[in-house]
Amino acid sequence: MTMTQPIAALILSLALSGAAHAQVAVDAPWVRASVPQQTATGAFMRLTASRDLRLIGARSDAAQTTEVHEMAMQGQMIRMRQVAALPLPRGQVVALAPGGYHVMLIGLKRPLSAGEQVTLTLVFEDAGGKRSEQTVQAPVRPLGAGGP
Ligand SMILES: [Cu+2]
Repeated sequence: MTMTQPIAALILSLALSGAAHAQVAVDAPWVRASVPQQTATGAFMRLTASRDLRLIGARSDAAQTTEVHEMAMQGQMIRMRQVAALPLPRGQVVALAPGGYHVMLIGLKRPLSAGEQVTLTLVFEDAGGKRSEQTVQAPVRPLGAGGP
C-alpha cells in the first residue's frame, strides 16, 4: 500500500506535466458539414503556439487523406493548394478560416452532419525537426457557416 502511493503520485505528475506541455492552443475548431456524394470538406480553427512551430500535417479518421491547404489567387482564379508547412510563430494567433488556410479532409468516409464531432490530429514540427502531435475534437457546423 505504501509502495503504490509514490507510483500513483508519479503517474499523476506525468499526466499534469503532459497537459501543461500542450504546445499549441487550439481555439474554436470546427469542420464544415458535407452533403452526400461530397468527397472533401474543410476544418478551421485558431492556433497559438507557445514556441515557434510549424503545422506540417494532420490526420482524421473521417477522411482518407488530410492536407494543410491555403486559398491563393492564381491569375484571376482563387485556387486552393497544399502547403508543406504553415509557420506558427510563438505567441501569434494563426487563423485557419474559410477563404484562407484550412485543413482539408479529402476522401470523406461518410457525410458529416452538423452537430457531430470529428477527431483531428495535428502534426507540428519545431525548428530542430522534432515532431509532436495534438488531438482535438472539432464539432461539425452547417454548410453555410463562416468565421474562424
Ligand atoms: Cu482545401
